[in-house]
Order: sequence, then structure tokens, then C-alpha cells
Amino acid sequence: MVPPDSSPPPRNLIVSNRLPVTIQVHDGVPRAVPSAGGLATSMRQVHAEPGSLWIGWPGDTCGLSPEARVDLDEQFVGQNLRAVHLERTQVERFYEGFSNGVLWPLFHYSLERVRLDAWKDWEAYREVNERFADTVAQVWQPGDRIWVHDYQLALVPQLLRARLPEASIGFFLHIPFPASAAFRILPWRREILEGLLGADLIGFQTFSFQRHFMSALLRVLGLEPRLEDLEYQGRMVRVGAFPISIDTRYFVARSAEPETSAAAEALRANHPGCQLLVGVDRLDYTKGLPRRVLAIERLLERAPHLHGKFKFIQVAVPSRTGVEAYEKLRREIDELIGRVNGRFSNLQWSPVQYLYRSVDEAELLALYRAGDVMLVTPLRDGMNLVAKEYVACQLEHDGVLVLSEFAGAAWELGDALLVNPYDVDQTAQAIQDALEMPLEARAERMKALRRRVQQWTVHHWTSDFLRALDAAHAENSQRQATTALPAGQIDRLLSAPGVALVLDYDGTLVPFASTPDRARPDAALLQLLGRLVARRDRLVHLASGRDRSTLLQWFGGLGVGLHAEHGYWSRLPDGEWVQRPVPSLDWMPSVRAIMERFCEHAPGSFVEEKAVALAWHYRRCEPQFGASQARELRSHLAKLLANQPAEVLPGVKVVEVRPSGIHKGLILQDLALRVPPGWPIVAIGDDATDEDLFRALPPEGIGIHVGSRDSIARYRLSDPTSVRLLLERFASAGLSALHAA
Ligand code: GDG
Repeated sequence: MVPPDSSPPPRNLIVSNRLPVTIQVHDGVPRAVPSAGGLATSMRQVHAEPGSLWIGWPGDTCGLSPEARVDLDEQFVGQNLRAVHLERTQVERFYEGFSNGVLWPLFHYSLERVRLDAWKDWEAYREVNERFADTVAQVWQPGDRIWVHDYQLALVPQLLRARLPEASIGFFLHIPFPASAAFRILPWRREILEGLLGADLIGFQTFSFQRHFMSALLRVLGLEPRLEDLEYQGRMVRVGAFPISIDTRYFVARSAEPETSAAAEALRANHPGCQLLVGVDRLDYTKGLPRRVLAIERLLERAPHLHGKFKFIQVAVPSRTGVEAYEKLRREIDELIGRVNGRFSNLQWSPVQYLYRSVDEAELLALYRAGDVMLVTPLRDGMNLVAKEYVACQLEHDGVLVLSEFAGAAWELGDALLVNPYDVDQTAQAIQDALEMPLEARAERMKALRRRVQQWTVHHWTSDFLRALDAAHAENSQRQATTALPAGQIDRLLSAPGVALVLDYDGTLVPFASTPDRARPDAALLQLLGRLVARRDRLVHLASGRDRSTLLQWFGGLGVGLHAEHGYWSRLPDGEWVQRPVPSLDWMPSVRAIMERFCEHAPGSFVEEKAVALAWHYRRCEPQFGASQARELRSHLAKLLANQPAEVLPGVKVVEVRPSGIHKGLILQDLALRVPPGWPIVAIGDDATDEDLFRALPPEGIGIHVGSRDSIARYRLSDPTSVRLLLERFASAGLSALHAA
């Protein structure tokens, strides 16, 4: 529920793999150090707000006694932190195994690094996600916002939705979301997508990651999202691009401090006559370090006049040490740098200075201030905050940023020198251009870059995301509040002398299946309908777009009224099929011919022939292609049928043409005459053709839309399961009283 204006601001529950502090245990004694990385820095301010709580892993606390752990947890409470303690094997399997051994390389397109034994660790990933969801559910209070972060916790939104259906849940992915062709490699692709869809809002760094996600939903789950939202299990899920940023003011202020200026000057003085090229990265294969060193080598080969004129200082922060792929990368970089320095150094100068360690903030700021050229050339990166921090610290506007076009930051920082980091020669050329760029050109570019980081800071990012989350959640809550069938209303219906039920079939009584013939009624449904009609106080009519032989075959013996082809055919229980008069069907041959042509072009599609309608089904086509063919077919048909007594129906994975004037509303016109006085009519349906039903209801009739699409129906149910639960109540209500009578 959205809190009223007078209530205190909502609490933020931040949920991330790591807490903002990491505990290191030496001889059984815990010591807290700030966690490194962009996520921790960017969420600190949100955490500083009153009532906020941060839930995450505190690092390896296995070396602590149970009492020391309790003490630690108590200290955490005082700092608004909640620890999710993990056993070592859990960390190995959930964090190193699945998160960093499978999802990290896959999402960064490093497919050959995806672990071959990925299946081993999936279970641990799921279990730890459950642990997180349990901890959040324990501390959640109504009105709280939950903000879940990053790829390690992709299942948490759905796990939380199951525990807290009312909660406001946002999810932000810090790393790229890959193109669906890469994402679909993942054996657990469905689970990951379904996990994310528990959120009210899912945020990505860039619009292109958002598009990739939408296309994965289409291809993997068969959902048809719009660009910014989709309906899922009766809720709207909003999706958007929210590029993360930095605390620009802080960086500007810190870099303007005299100590920083002095440290930057000292750094320059160490390399007289040289421009400084700087790189600061976690040592990770996504950061493109080997190719960056090769680009320096290439530059030295092609521009001998630059020998002795620059120094490249690379900081590589140790990361995931002990993991084989990272050890190998470290050796590779050591060798490459050794080779370049060996080839081009002289007694006074060497081209590369390499620091395999982290630097403290003062050193980092000095590097940003002193760097004439910053090299940010990852092969893939969600955003890359180093690029933005460098720009913020360029107080004199005389530095140049060389930036990979595959970093999310390139979306915003188009005034950098953009490079394809796989193209070593082009990168070398860009570095040379940067070194030789005149001051005015540098200033022009840097001013534009600084405008961007001043205009869009981490504060804008958090408030933009939280505002969008509030709006998404408010919309879902409001839908639920205004459209859920109130208990009082159900009681009134159940106490009426009788009820007439007019029910759509596909998508209402059964979920959609991949082909129309697979959506056969199951035994439980037939039994439920049978129990309804066995009562003297229930009338049941099925109103479908299907042909009459199918309906007759499935439901003929049940004693329900049947209406086929959207009301063209009607059959009272045990009566004969009656057909409504239709205008000319002259349009049918040409429509059939067009649809057959589309079948040739779209493998998997097929034409369904009905007595007075034709339907082109594309649910088995490659989804994106099918949808685009459907759009094209609709536009052909609109032209063809401009002066014909026929209309094109909107449908789910189907394009259907039927005679004008035939629609489900006709069914209700006849039925209204047969229903005994005082019996309300309840119409339930999910698709656009059911709107005709709702429109034709008498004023006291009840319309119920299934799903979360816009509808004129007054009430809403989420899916066929909840429809069946409601019907169950109609089937069993007051039975004992009836029997007694
Ligand atoms: C993810 C995504 C996305 C680095 N070395 C030192 C140091 N740092 C600080 C930087 C910067 C942060 O760490 C690194 O941020 P990045 O954005 O580069 O990358 P990650 O945090 O690894 O990862 C990334 C980010 O999340 C945020 O959404 O941008 O794409 O992969 O703030 O300054 N700080 C100090 N010493 C170092 O040695 N003091």
C-alpha cells in the first residue's frame, strides 16, 4: 500500500550481496573495512537516510565463535545493517561458482569462461537467494521499499513476491544484460527471468540492456512486453534505463583540496617531460587490460617520436585472487608489460609503470588530477564509474578520456574518444590522438563531459529510481485495491437466488498453450463445470472464439451453453446449434490467400478455418519475427477489408478476421431474456474480444477481466487459477443448505 502523505517517508531496505563493510577475521577478532566497488559507494547515501536498512553478506565470518558472531550482529543492528552469514562452501558455490563463474562471464559475453560444471552450483545459488529473501521478509514492514541489487540476487524479487505480495520491490542490474542470443545459453534462463519479474521495477544501466532483456522475455518466456512494461501474473512490471553515476560534488571538492593538487604535482614531477596516461581497474578479464597494453606497444611501434614523451601508469586492483582464470590473467599481463618495457625502455625512461595493488583515495584522486589521458577500455562494462570520476576531477579541463564503446558509460559520455577495445590498432591511434590533441579541443570535449556528470549524479540516479519504483508500486497497489473482487460482493453473489456465468475459455479457464489443440480441458476443470451445472441455481455458458466442433467435442456432454466463433454459433444445453445471420462472406477467399502467403514466409504459423472466420496463428513462430509478420499482415488486411463487412480482431498470438457485427456481446443479449429475475450475470474473460461481453452486460452484471491489461470490466483476477478458485466457491457455496432443502 502507498503510505498516505502524513506518514513518515518509507524505509529503504537495500539488499546486495555484500554489506558496505566487509569483516576480516584475524585470530578470531573481527575487523571491519569498507567494501570496495561502485555499488557500495553509490548506495551509501540512501543507507544514510533515517530508518534505512542494508541486508547483505558481511564477508567470511566462519573464523568467529558463535558468541562473537552474536556480538557482531548486535553491532550491525546499531549501524542499520543485517548480516546474511554464509558458510564457506556456500560462498564457494553461490558466489565464486555460480555468480562469478557462470553469470559474470556470460553477462559480459565471455562465453568461453562460463564454467563447464555450472550445473553443480545452481542449487547453492537458489538456496542463498532464498536465505536473502527470508532475511528481508523478517525485517520488512508495510510501507518499506525493497531495493535488490545485482546479478548475485536475481531470484530474490520473485522469492520475496511470494512471501510479501504487497511489497514494493525494485531491482537494479549493475552489469550488462546480454543480447538474448547469449543469454539463452544459460540452462536456468527461465528461472532467472522469472526471478526478476517479481519486482515492480527492473532497472538497467542503459537502454540497450533494457532492450536485450525485453527480447529475452519474448524468446524465453514467450511474453510480449512493450518497451517499458509488461503484464506478468496479474501485475505490471515496469522496466527502465537508470545510468548509475557518482557523487560529483564530492569528487570535485576533494580533487580541489590543496593536498590533492600537491600530490598531483608531485606525481607529474616524477615524470618530467612526460604526459601521464592512467588506467585504474579491478584486475578482471572484462576490463581489457591485455589489449590495452598491446595498444601501448602498437603506439610505440608506430609513433617513435612519442618515446620518452609519456608514461602509462596502470593500477590493477587484485580481485578474485585464487581463481584460476584470474591468476592466468595476472600472469599474462605481467608478461605483456615486461615485454613492452623490455622492448622500449632506455636508461632514463620506461613506458609502463604497473601497480598490482589497490590505492587509497588520496592516491586515486592524485592520479585523476594528474592524468593527461585516462584509459578506460573494458571489453564490456555495465557502466564504469572510473570514467565518470576522472571527468569530475578534471578541474582544468585539459585531460582526455579514451573510452570503450562497450562500457555503459559510452552511452552518456559521447564526447570522449570512443574506441573499439578489440581493435588494438584503432585504440593505439586514439591514444596518440589524445596525446597530441590541442588544448582547446581537449577543453571543449572535457567541458561537455563534465556538464553531463554534473547534471546527472548518483543522487539523481537514486531519486529517479526510487520515484519510478514508487510510481510502479502505487499503480500495482491501486489496481489491486480497485479491481479485486471485494469479499462483500462475492457474498452478495453467493446469496442471490442463482447466478448465470458466461465464461471465455482460452486464457480464462486454462492458460495459453503453444498450439490451440494442446489447451484441452483437464479433468479437474470438467469436473468443476459439471458440479456447477448440476446445481439448479447456476447457469453456465462458454463463449469462445473456437469452432463449434471443438467445443462440442470437449463440453458437449456437460450441460453447459456453448457459443462458438465469438457468438456466430450458439447452442443451448442439449439443443441444436443455431447460427446468426451474417453479411456477405465474399472476402474470405482473398483473406485466406493472404494468410497462406504469410504461412510460407513465417515457418510455424498456420491458418485455422472456421465457418465464418479465418485465423492466422503465429505462436509457434520465432517470436520477434512472428510479431513483426503479424503487424504486416494486419496492415495488409486493413487495406483489403476497408469496404468489406469484415473486421480484424486483436488477439494473443493470432490475427483473426470475422464478419462485422458478430461478437460475444450478442450472446448476452439473448441470454438476458432467459436468466430468471434476480439472478446476476457474471462474465469472465481475458482477451480483447471479451470486452464486447463486458460492454453488453446489464447494469447489475459483473464483469471480471483476467490479467492486468486495460479493460472496461469492473473487476480483475490474475490468472486461470484464481478464476477456478472463484468458480469453486460458486460450485460449493451453501451446498449443505441446498441438500437440506
Ligand atoms: C559494477 C559494474 C558499474 C577502484 N579501484 C580503487 C578504487 N576503485 C573504485 C573506483 C570506483 C569503483 O571502485 C569501481 O567502479 P566500477 O564502475 O569501475 O566497477 P565495479 O564496482 O567493479 O562494478 C560496473 C558499477 O558496478 C556500478 O554500477 O559501473 O560496470 O561492473 O568508484 O573509484 N577506489 C580506491 N582504490 C582503488 O584502488 N580508493
